[in-house]
Amino acid sequence: MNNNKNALFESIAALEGALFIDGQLRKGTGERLPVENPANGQVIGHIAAATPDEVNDAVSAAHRAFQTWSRELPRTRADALHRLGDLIAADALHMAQIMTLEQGKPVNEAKGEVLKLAEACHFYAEEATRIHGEIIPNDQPGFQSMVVREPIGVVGAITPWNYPAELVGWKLCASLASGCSIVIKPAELTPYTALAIAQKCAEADIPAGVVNVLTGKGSVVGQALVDHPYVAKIAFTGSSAVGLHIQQSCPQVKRMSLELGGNCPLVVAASADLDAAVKGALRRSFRNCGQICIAINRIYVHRSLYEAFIGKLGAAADGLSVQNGLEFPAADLGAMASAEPLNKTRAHLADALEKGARLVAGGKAPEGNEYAKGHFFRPTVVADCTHRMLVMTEETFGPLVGVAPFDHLAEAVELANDTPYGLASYVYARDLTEIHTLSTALDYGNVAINNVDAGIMNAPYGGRKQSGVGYEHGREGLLEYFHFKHVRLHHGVGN
Ligand code: TAP
Repeated sequence: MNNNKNALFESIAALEGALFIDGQLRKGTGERLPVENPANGQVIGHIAAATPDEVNDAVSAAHRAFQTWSRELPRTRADALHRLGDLIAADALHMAQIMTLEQGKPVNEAKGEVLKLAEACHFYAEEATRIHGEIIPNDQPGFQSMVVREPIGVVGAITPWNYPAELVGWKLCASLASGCSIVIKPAELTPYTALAIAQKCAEADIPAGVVNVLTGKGSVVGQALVDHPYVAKIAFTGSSAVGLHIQQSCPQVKRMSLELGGNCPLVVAASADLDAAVKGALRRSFRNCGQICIAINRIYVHRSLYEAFIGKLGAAADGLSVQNGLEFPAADLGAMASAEPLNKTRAHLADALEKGARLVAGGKAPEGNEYAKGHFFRPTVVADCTHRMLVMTEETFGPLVGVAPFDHLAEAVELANDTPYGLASYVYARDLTEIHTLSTALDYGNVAINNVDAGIMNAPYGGRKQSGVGYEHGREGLLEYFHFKHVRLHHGVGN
């Protein structure tokens, strides 16, 4: 581990104050901002806040690179993505440790995320060679209409801190596959994972300027990408508030995909397999400390199963380990990424208890000196919740879940849909009528039934209402990076 640790800190030191512009790491000239290890509060390094000139350099490099990258053969772009996927997979443990150091999730979980990014590279590599057009029938003889797909241009990607590899990677892979170039602004809390990915792009011989990474504050550097006239598309993942701000403040008409916040329900119907439902609820409420846009925030359980469900979920939550994710790679939960989601979790818990919720598990930070300086919290279950409580109506983004009973399926549907969000929802049921009723009535972009893994690489993943517009993953996600051009040809044959 010591050798590993030395290599880890050397990698972080090499990225001190770095920006990745036009194919190379360069020292930024702007203000230095500290990056902390959330497990112990230690400063692990600094990023450079990109200056307006540096933003312009990166966007101009991407604009130049687009002229050639967009004209490469799809096979050439596919090969580059395969090389990138192989390089990332080969270095997955080291990249995972970088992520854990800045984000807090246990190394094994971080490694799983890095390997999924490698898989995404290979998926998009294959898709790159399958971008077809269409021939549209005309109602006059002698004409033919072709719909061809052309890459949009420079993509500005703005990403959050909860999945520092995947949420950068989906945008990066779709850009590379389509022929777009990209300028990435990762979250201020997790810049090093994005810079490490950029280093892999250089190793994979992806041409200079096709991929660029700028660090700094979202409100300045992210906004500069939104404002820049050469940025043709904004691919944003983050909070609904910032997504709406981006949509409202953008000074030109440009394409946008906005993957935003959630407030995701689980319905446990009368016919559910109780143990499977408890297992699913445990995983999707507490993985990554609940800092997932598709985390289960609120659970509605048929009254016939209610007390049994609460008892089992509480016991299972009490059995989860919370530890420093670098020292204990196999821990169930690591540190939360910063004080902000931790404080919100505490506030939602206090609000629920004050309004009459019953504490079933957790409710506090783990005890011991090793936790004193980090952002740790025990997985927490509260029961007898109502929609007067924040835990049931706002995204907590922490290891807290609220549970409430219901008597009739229609009541569960009404409660589950009683939100301005529409990202993901979950169902446990065995009765076909219950399954069909719920999968049809739930007003969400994703409905997972008898499982809690809503996102797979080759199906569209996106929200509705205040959870966003546009899709990632799947064919639909890739098409977000293309213009459709209608070419109407008069060839005269058959006139
Ligand atoms: P935000 O605060 O919205 O930050 C997201 C990104 O936007 C960061 O890079 C941030 O930079 C940047 N940003 C902030 N203000 C900006 C501005 N005015 N213009 C341009 N960029 C700006 O979200 P977060 O707290 O990092 O992430 C948590 C949220 O993301 C949750 O609501 C979660 O549900 C959502 N999320 C959604 C999904 C999907 S797929 N729907 C997936 C993961 C997370 P700084 O870091 O420098 O502030």
